[in-house]
Amino acid sequence: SGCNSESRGALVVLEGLDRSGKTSQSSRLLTYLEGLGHSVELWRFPDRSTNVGQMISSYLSNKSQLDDHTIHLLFSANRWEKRSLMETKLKAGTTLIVDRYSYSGVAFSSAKGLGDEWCKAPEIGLLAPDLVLYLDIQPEKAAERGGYGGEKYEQLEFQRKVAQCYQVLHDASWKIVDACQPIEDIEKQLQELVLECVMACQKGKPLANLWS
Ligand code: 2DT
Repeated sequence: SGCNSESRGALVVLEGLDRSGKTSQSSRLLTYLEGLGHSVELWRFPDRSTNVGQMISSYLSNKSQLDDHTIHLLFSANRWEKRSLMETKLKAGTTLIVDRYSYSGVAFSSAKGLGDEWCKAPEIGLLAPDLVLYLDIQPEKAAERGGYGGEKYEQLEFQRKVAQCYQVLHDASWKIVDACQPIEDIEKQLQELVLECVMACQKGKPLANLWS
């Protein structure tokens, strides 16, 4: 009823340490929203399908080496190359569930010792998420889950630093969810949070840019 020309999809981001459950919860959210009849897509960063994404992938699998600043800017460029498509989809009413975003960018690079402000700068002007779901788990607990692959950052000591760096990034768009609960409990909590967010965006909550 009424004017719904400002109706749009929601930009929902999942963040957390490796093995916190982001990827499986993202696909559960996709199934859930599809089931309710919403238009929804699952995205992830890094998007390894682009040329920039292939450079990132090669770095993460230790096939190439790059200066810390250089790889940071590639991760950011990988989001910039998707920005306009992201905006188009959201404005067309599609909700995007995104597995990692700028917060991973800042947390992982500042864990290496790069300055926070420097890390945030190239993210300015990217679309701000409507909701960030942080799957909270202690690094030790995540490591116990096993299955760290052989990729660059998958080591307990480094994940401890990343966890600390994530802490300073929390803002009003964040919801922190205990990732040590049973999977179905987490799923339920995420469903409620996302549905509320999707409704707000349908009603015309304006899109914003980082960092806001
Ligand atoms: P996956 O294992 O989820 O594919 O992540 N990373 C990710 C960064 O350092 N900066 C970023 O901007 C992003 C999005 C986190 C691959 C690794 O890349 C890290 C883990």
